[in-house]
This record gives sequence, structure tokens and C-alpha cells, in this order.
Amino acid sequence: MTSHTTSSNIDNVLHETRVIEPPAQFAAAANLSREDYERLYRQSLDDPDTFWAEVAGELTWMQPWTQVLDWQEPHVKWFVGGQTNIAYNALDRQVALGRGDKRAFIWEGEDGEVRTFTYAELLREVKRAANMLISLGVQSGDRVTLYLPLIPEAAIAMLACARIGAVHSVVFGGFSVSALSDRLNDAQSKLLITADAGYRKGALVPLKANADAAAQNVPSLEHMLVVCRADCDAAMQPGRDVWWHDALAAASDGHQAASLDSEHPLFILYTSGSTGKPKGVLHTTGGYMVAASMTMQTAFDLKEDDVFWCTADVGWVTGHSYTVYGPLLRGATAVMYEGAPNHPDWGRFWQIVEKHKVSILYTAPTAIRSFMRQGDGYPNRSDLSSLRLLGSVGEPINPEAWMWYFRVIGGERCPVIDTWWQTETGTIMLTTLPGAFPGKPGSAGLPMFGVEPAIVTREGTELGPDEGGYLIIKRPWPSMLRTVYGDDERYRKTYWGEIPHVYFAGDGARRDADGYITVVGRVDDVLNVSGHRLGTMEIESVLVAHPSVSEAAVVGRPDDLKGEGVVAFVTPQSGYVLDPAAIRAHITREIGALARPDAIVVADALPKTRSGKIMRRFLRQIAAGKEIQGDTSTLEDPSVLERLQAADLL
Ligand code: 6R9
Repeated sequence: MTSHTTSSNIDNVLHETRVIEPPAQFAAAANLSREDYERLYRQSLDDPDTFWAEVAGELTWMQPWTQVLDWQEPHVKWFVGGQTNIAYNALDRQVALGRGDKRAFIWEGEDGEVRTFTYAELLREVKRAANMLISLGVQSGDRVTLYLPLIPEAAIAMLACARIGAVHSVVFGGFSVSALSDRLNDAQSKLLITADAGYRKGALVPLKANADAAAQNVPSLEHMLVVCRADCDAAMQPGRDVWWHDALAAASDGHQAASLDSEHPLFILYTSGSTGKPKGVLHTTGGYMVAASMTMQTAFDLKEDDVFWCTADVGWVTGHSYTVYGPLLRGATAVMYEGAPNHPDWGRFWQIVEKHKVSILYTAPTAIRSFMRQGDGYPNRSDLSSLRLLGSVGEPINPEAWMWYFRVIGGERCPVIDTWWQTETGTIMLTTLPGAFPGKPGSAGLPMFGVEPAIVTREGTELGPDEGGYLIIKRPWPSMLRTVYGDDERYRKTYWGEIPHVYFAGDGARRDADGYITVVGRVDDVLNVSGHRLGTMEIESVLVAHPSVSEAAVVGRPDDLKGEGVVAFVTPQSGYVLDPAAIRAHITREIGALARPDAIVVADALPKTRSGKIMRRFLRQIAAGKEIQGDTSTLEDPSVLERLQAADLL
């Protein structure tokens, strides 16, 4: 098994034996006890129809389903024949339940501006936005791409799409022109919703200019809706571009949510895979809604007066499920923060926690490690006593960061839940329920309801306690991806074709004698940089498109802060001199700053087998500054390795 996860992380996790019992006060008030979990988990596997019917029954359906599950591997339908609307359940239903005056969102801009929306206000905005989309010709089933900063309009646009049955595809605002253009074309989007600009560390990101450049090669695109976030200084193309505020002002606030089939597509979200082209992961309405609502309630032990802050941008799946849909489906108050964690300094998160009295904080290990590096001074300057629960997501959390989070941020009063899941799984799959089970630093823990995981060999044989292998899921769950948009064959092969009849997660993991699963990292050519997935092939194909590059190989190397860093090995095209600055600029332009290599090694050749296959295993060792280990005899020219080891990291 090849794992790219930082070896120091793995070593730490392997030697970790601490068990942190749930703080007594938290446990006493927890929604679910250990016995509840065990009973409900058993029921969710033994009698899924009853379990899911009960959970789904907490939400509003315009037409009841006739069958809970229809599984024809690899295709699944949940709540078959049912009709519902996730935006209705997130908003209209909350107002009907008496939460009209409760705060739905507290948004804070990087510049300190605060906007709040009650459920009634948010519903009104979403109804108007739904009418605005209709007036621009958007119909049920059409794709709408969002390229926005983390501002309330991002959530409003998502909910408005869902309300009329349009399929949203959110592209992270940090992605490049060509990444946006590829995603617009793959989804054949009719409408692009963007902003004049976005704020990042005090500077302006020119979103509209990027959107204009991306739109040049997108034949399907009819309109662009532009939110004014900065100074409304954007070139508008007559006939195509419309200001959000103008169109919204003209739209009526009367709108009835569409009654949609349970399997009606809800969103596409692109994520990196092992090949060059990102996958459009498709999620549908009913199952996703039920799982988002259920996991929000159980994993986060949600209470009526919680203030929930998931720090993820809506450009990632975490932002879909726990910044927007999950909290609203449970009628919670959610915090949204637009900017960087270190703007104007590393105390920003803690000031936000104090100011808005955040009770549940959900963030990524890479952020926790950055905070840790800045010392205890920043968090100690703020009153963090409102916090009662802490969550982690996106990559393995090293036990040191876990303990720091628990001790310094949570004051040893707040349980820490480590949640493992993926864009493809839609919602949380592994975590130990806080209050019901002790936490083990570094280990995500137990399966959520309805999730049947196993650790297996490449052949699919189940492994025993503490044996490392491949993480698989043995049966479908409601928020499972339904396909790869436009490429069902890739869906079948990637997820159901690696090991017969099980879902292949692409992660390596172990399970201990208590059933806790520790996920150690990807087993495919996917890097996890600061919790974001990047395909090495994706970066390589961009590298070789540069005129000065002949061949390229990209690997990850352990990085204390980011988890993994990107190292690019490149050989020059004859007659060219490789300029690392130009290469970095090229990657930033073509993919985004996230993929910019931390180190570039210019080489005269790459280590290849006689059949021409690049041996990335050796490159990983070189990138990590390690001794070369393993059989080098299959290499066509083993001396390449010595030259690479002697080369400078640029
Ligand atoms: C939600 C999200 C998914 C990949 C996944 C795994 C890694 C996420 C983790 C974790 C260890 C955790 N990952 N959570 N690894 N422990 N708690 O992050 O989705 O962006 O699709 O990434 O992230 O490698 O396969 P996504």
C-alpha cells in the first residue's frame, strides 16, 4: 500500500495510546448515550427501512416515498417515489415551526462588517432569488455555476437553485480561470453567479475579471449574475451580465418551492481524482438531505440554542453540508466568516468565537496546526467559554494538534470529534459521538448510522484489529454520490470496480480492538494539501503544457503545517531553461495557488522503468529527504536517482 500521508503523522498515530473520556458535564447533557448509539447503529444495519423511515420522517415530504432503498449496484435510489425540496426543509419548514425570528446566519466579512439573517429574512431572500433565476431563464435540471467569495449570497444562491430544482456547481473562488472554464463546460452551465471581487487578507481577488476570461470558451453560458461585494466596479457585458442587486430588487418574494423527486439532482461538486480531469461528483435531493440533517443532529449533539461555526468555504463539500445545508435543516444558527484566519492577525478566529458566542466549532487540522504554531497567546486573549464542542475534518489530525485543540481551545471542557468523510460520501461517515464515547487523538472512530465500513486487502479480504489496509464501505448510504457527472463508467470503475461489490474510498486505514478506525491517508495519486484534494496527474498535465517543460512528475512530501506539500520534478524541453518562478506562476494561473509547488527539482531525466513508467515511490523518498529504499534494479538508469538527490530544491 502506498500512502502519501506524512510519515510523521502515521508514526504519531501508531504510537498514540491516549484515551480522553468525554467531559462529565457534556456527557450528562448529551443527546445520545453509548447505549442509544449501539441500539440505533444495530437497527440502522439490521432494519434500515425502519431506521431511515423514522429519520426521514422528521422532514417534510410533499409526497411520501414508497420504498426506502433500491440498490442495483452500482446505482442507488433512496426514498423512491418521494418528493421533497431541501430548501423548503431548510427554510419554510423552520419558519412554520416557529423559528422565523431565530437567526439562521451570522455572517462576518473580513473587513469586520456583520450581516445577520433570521429564518424569515433568509426565506424571503431565497424566494426572491428563486424568482430572479427563473427570470433569467433557469429551469429545473439546468446547471448553475457559482464562483463567489464566502458571502451570504453564496448560500442564498445555492438555496435558490435547490428551491427551483436547478443543479448548483460551486467552484471555489481561489480557483483559476481555466479551472473555472473546465467546470463550466463539463457541467454545461447556463448561468454563472459571481461577484465583482472578493476580499482575501485585505486584498481584492478579481472574480469578475476571471469569470469573464473563463466565459470566453463556454458556449452553454447565457447569463452572468454579478454580486457587488467590493465597489461594484466591474465591466458588464450588455445582454449577458446582470447585477444581482438590480435583478433581486425586481423579483417578487412570492415563490412556492418545487416538489422534486427524491433522486432529482441537487448539486455537482468537482474534486480531484487519480487522473488529470477532476470528477463532477453528483448528489441528489432526498438522501443527501436526510443524511445532512441526521449527521448534523447526532455527530454535533446539536441543541436549539447552539451557535454553530463550520469554517469551510462553500467551494468544498464541508461548506455544502455543514456551513449551509446541515445547520439550516436543523434550524440552527450558523456563523459564516469570509476571510483568512490570520487577518488582521492570528487572533481572528478567537475574536469571532467570543463575539458571536460560538458553541460548536468545526475546522481543519491544517488551521489548528497553524494556530498551534502561533502559541497560546492569541486564543488566551479571547473568552472562549461559549464553546462546548470541537470538530475536525479534511485530513488526518496528528495527536499533538488534537491535544492542543482540546486543551487550549476547548479548555478540556469540550469533546473533540474527528470526522472522516469525502466529497463523494456527502456527509460524515466516521466519528465518535461526543458525550457517548471517549476520544482517541488521531482516530476518527466509529461508523455513523447506516455506515458499514471494513478494512480489507487489495483482494477484498477483511483484516483483523490493527492491521493496515484499504478502507471500504460495504453498502450504500443515503448521501452517497450517484455518479460522476457525464461519466458513469468512471463512477463505476473508481468506486465500485476497484474491489468487487464494495465502495472503495481511496484511503488507507486501521481499526483497533474497540472498533475505532484511524484513517491514515490516500492510497491513490491524490495529495491532501491543507485539507484540499489535488490530483498529481492534474498538476503534471498542467506542467507539461508549459513550453519549457518536457516531462513532469509530482509527488507529496510531509509538511508540518499543510499535511502535505507539492514537489514537482521537471525536465526541460530542449533549448529551454526552466524558470521556477515561471512554473509556479503557470500552475497558479492554470489551477490555483493551492497547487503551487513548494519545491521544484529540475532534472535531466526522471527515474523510469524499462517500460517507461515513472517510479514515483523513489521521487517521494527524495522529496522527503530520505534515503532511497527499495529495489532500484528495474530502473532503466539508476544513476538518475543520485543526480536527483544531489539537485537543489528550488
Ligand atoms: C470532507 C472532505 C476527502 C479526503 C479523504 C481523506 C481525507 C477527510 C479526514 C480525512 C483522515 C479525517 N480526510 N477527513 N483523513 N481523517 N477526519 O474533506 O472531503 O475534500 O473530498 O476530501 O480527505 O483522505 O479521502 P474531500
